[in-house]
Amino acid sequence: MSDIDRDLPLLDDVATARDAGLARILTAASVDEVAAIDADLLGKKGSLALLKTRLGTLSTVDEKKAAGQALNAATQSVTEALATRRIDLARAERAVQLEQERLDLTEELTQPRRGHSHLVTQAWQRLEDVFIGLGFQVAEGPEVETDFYNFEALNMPRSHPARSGFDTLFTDYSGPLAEDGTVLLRTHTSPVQIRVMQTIEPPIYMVMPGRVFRRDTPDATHMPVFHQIEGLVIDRGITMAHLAGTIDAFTKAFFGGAFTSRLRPNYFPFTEPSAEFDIQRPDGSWIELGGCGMVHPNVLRAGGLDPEEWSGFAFGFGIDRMARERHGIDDIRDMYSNDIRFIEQF
Ligand code: FA5
Repeated sequence: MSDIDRDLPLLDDVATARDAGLARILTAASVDEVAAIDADLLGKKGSLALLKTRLGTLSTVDEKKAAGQALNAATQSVTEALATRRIDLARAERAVQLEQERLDLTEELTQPRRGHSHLVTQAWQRLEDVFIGLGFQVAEGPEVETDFYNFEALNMPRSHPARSGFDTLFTDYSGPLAEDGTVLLRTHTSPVQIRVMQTIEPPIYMVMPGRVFRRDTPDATHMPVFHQIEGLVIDRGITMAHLAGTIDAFTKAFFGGAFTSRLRPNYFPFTEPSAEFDIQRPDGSWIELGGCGMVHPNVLRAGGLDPEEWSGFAFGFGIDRMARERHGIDDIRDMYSNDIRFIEQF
């Protein structure tokens, strides 16, 4: 340190201003505070600028030079300290912001919420499994049908009173493929019986699940859109005993050994004799699941088969009712309400 350095009060003031400034910079808590210190030290009316105005009061060139160098050095160290602190604080502030805005995706990754098939789809698939286990094959037919397949070929010619039992939804199709007013949404899966007979040589052991449509008002046991599974067996020497045995084997396989089945005389135009198929719950109560019977000779003929050579049985069950029964659901409409809290239980 030279004599000038020692004797010049301005040099002390520069050192004091610099050290005070550096101390403030080091403890600055935010980028905004750094900006305020920057203005206090280096701004036009900042402490270093004020010290610079005192250079003119010094008497010798050497003094001015020494004080000027000291001011430049102080300005430089303060500027560097401000820049370093600004970067450090900005980095810290960004880290806090990132932490606050972080999305925790690990919860979803470690415990994914898995959906499952709808109750009716589950029942449909189980039904297929059970019947495949009993030696059946699976076929499907169109949902939009003609009057011929839905009614006529099933021994229900026009004006047959049984047609009114199916509240049918007709399409307004008009074109070359079918007569006007004869294209409809199938009211049952029985038309697939005819399509199968027309395409497959007997022996036939087939189930035909699918969606069907009726102008039914929704209530606890009815929907306007629902599902059936049709069964058709055509072979030589098939009797009602085969039908009853198949239905009972199916009942136990699908519902469990505690359930039994019964056939109750009924009427369907496409089977003769015909029966209603009921199952008995373990508590003794009965529920109707579908219709069945021996395939009517007129239906065999419509399917292109000779009734003298072939005989068979058919059945049609409501899949929605079976799903409802298996899960003890009171109201069939609950299965279609799309209330996830309800659906999730099964
Ligand atoms: C028929 O549809 C006949 N095709 C069944 C058949 C096939 C008989 C082969 C003989 C031989 P039915 O209209 O009874 O029959 O309906 C059969 C089953 O479908 C009913 O027992 C019921 O389980 C179910 N079902 C009928 N209507 C509805 C509805 N609106 N909502 C839900 N399920 C229904």
